[in-house]
Amino acid sequence: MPGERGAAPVLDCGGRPLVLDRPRVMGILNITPDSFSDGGRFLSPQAALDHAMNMVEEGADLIDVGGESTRPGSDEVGVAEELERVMPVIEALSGEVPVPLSVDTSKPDVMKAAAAAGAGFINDVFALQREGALEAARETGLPVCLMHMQGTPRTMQQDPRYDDVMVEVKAFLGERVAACVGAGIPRDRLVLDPGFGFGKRSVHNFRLLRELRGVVNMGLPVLVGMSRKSMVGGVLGRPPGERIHGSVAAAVLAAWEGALIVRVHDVRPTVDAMAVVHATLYNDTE
Ligand code: 8Y4
Repeated sequence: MPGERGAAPVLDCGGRPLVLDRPRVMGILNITPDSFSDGGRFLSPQAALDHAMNMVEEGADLIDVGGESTRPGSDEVGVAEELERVMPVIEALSGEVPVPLSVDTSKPDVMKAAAAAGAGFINDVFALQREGALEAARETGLPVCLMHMQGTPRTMQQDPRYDDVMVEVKAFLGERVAACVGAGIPRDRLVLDPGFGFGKRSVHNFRLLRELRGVVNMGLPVLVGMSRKSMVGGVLGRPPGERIHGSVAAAVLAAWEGALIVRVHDVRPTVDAMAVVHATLYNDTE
């Protein structure tokens, strides 16, 4: 039957449901001083709150708060510094922002502190591989995004190589799902992400996008982040601030292939685009 579909997944983001009956938009709130695409303007809690509320008004369904730069070549920050950056922002936003807050971290202590302060979602680009991360994430009871990366942020873009990027990304994500379930995290708390730009060349990124259905068919909700990244910049030959329309195109293609969360800088145009994708996928009445 045209348009027939199963029950939509629902993520319980610390008491706030995130219903994945249509592609949802995660707005990026970057609070690292070196975040080049918004110039580190969101260091103060008030500025962070203003930016977050703006994104909610533009239709963001959740807000991703990150204190550790994962840009290619970047170094790790210590746990104390990351807590110092992230916690004032989570504290200022929780209770004010009417959508779930996602904490972008790989550190168990940050996961626990953020959850205690009201975060509703864990976005871990290391897929809970850090010592103690599986246990910390399980204890929070929050949904977790497991992302694929080859290497570490410092070295990942030096010489990315794959025999078969699709096979390798799916195998990694499958292993991490098994590790999570083995550690007591229920499957229905997991979200998968192929990790665009994380240890991948353009050819790898575009194959993952073209064949994203293969990740979607693993049976868990899929999150993607391509906003303003070099896979878009390489096509356009323009700097991050001039990659909005290209980024929206990438988000549309991913949602068309079944991605249910798109992580973006430019919320309003992406929300509009997702509405059109959703209407195309499911508006089969009259
Ligand atoms: C311009 C702007 C160029 C931003 C590069 C970037 C993802 C993610 C990041 C992702 C998930 C970034 C924290 C990298 N990307 N989390 N985080 N998926 N789940 N770079 O793709 O935005 S940070």
